[in-house]
Amino acid sequence: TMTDQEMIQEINQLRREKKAVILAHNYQVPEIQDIADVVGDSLKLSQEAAKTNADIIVLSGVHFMAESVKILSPDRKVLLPVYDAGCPMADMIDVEKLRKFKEENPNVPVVCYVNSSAEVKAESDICCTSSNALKVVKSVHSDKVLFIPDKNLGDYIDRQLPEKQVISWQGFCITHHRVKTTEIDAVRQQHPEASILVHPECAPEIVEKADFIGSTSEIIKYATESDGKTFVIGTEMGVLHKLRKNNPHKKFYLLSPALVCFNMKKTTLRDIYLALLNEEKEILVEEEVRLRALNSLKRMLEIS
Ligand code: CIZ
Ligand code: SF4
Repeated sequence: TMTDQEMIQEINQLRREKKAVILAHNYQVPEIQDIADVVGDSLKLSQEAAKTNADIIVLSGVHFMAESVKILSPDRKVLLPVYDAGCPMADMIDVEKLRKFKEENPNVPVVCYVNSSAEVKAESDICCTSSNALKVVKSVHSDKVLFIPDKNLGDYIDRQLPEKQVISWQGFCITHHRVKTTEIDAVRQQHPEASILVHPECAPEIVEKADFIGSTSEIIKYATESDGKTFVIGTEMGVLHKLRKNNPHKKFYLLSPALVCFNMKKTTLRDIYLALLNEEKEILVEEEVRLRALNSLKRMLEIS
């Protein structure tokens, strides 16, 4: 068996030989973030995917992210080191149910959170991430929009944009949805000096008690630029790595011990090594679906 250090050496060698890049999501384990070429949120990872000239892209994250990469970079070999790393929220909508809604509401544009399958993106008018959701919904020329699949993010945008009626699909993130109001109340008492930074995938009663609401990259930016010294982080624990690395003199607490996404934690250095070595766990998207999904992603990238 190989040590982590040996594995990292092998990965580096394979990456050079095969002209590969490793894109890792902010929720990946620290040792993967440390070796990745790019660590970021879905928006940043898709922007990188759209412009890379690598032959192989290893996406360390969950299934929909690798699909987005393939949609944007069809000529690259896209590998997802662990095939069954999925997003339960993305699975809370399927294309049949979406088609039915569209038939019944032909004049309501569909804004699709990137946490969704290629097929669902293909049926949508425009995609968004948590970093640009507000901007994207604002840009849609309609008073009424359907927001899929996250009800917490959809309802949050609805509250921010009184001029629009945002109808939310009833999906949710099983990780962020676990945070309880008793936890945010307790942390306020324990760390009254701290700023509480929360992801909009959390339930509304959590979001309303937070000091700042944003995507992972917005939370990292806010805490890094702030004069404050203590922060409570209300998103998946993976972001603590970058926060602590960038801000060694600041203190970070996790809002709830439940903020661990089991799917984001499935990928190990070994999985990345094996995927690169064998060029396996390739993600493919049917061309007809890809082209329609690409339109939705391109519209998003144009306004980001
Ligand atoms: O958009 C993303 O990457 C996700 C899943 C979370 C976030 O806020 O960055
Ligand atoms: Fe899906 Fe939530 Fe995990 Fe993100 S944190 S991949 S939304 S289950």
